[in-house]
Amino acid sequence: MKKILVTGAQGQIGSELVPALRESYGGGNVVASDVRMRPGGSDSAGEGPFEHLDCTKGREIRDLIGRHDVGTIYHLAALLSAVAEERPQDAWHLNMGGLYRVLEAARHYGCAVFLPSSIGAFGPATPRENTPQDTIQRPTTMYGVTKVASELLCDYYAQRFGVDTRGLRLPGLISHVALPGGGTTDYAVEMFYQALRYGQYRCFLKADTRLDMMYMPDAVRAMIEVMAADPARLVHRNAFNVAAMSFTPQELAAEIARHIPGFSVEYDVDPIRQAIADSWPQSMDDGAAREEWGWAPQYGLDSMTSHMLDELRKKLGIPAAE
Ligand code: AKB
Repeated sequence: MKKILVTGAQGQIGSELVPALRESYGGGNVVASDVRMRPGGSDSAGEGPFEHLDCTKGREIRDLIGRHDVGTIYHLAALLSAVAEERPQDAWHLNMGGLYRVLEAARHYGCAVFLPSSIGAFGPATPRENTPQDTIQRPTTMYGVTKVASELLCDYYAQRFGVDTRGLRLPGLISHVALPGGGTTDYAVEMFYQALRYGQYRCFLKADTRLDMMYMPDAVRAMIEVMAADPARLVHRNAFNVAAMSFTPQELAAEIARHIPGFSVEYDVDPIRQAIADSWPQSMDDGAAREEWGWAPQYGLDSMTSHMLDELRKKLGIPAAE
């Protein structure tokens, strides 16, 4: 088979997507890549090839695709919302420059491309509840601007050049393998670690900030399923809304406290991240994904919380509560 290339493989998504792809398609068929070099030249588990790749360098991408006979690219390398607001020029350079070069290489070599879009692709003018698949998208953050432009660029390459581009609008992702880096929804992951380590957490969003969230195993499955979906059934192709659960920091804290009695949260609001969160959907309508390729999440708030706590206890060496 032609190989699968994952860019940004050492990030929060890549750390779980790469092992899942290797499980399905074989270790040697999945090339992990990142601008951060891995000591030893292999992936974390040593189960497949790892390559250094700077996605803003077209020659590096083409060289890697040619050498490994790549047929599908999961293009994950991007800056997240909070860091993109701090460094908007870098965000444009990586998020747009990287995608443009990946799409050009895909056009040249006939590769399919997966792109993670985000709830960040919406803005304050979008309906925040039950956000439709096709609706107004006027984001007010640099992250959002790059996500809308990326969705459009992927549509353009599909229509104009026949590149098989597909993608999902992902909610905030909760995971225990790798930490998120520089997002607005990162509070949810931080809360789990701090609850287990210290029994308390200082949250940078207001207690009642409701956002769409998803557990990583569901997100990884969605990414694999959308790329395997029958193209004849896909009306949208790109940027499918996918939803699983929607909660506030206060609701997550209450769920964690059911397992860790006495867990408490203080609120010390970061105005920049709060403004970002206030411009995002609280719950997306994912009917198109359900209809066109059978999307269905498996984890809700309670099952995700118990699984996260079990996994993190093992990882951090914290004994299970009596
Ligand atoms: C972020 O918070 O920036 C990301 C996202 C929702 O896209 N997790």
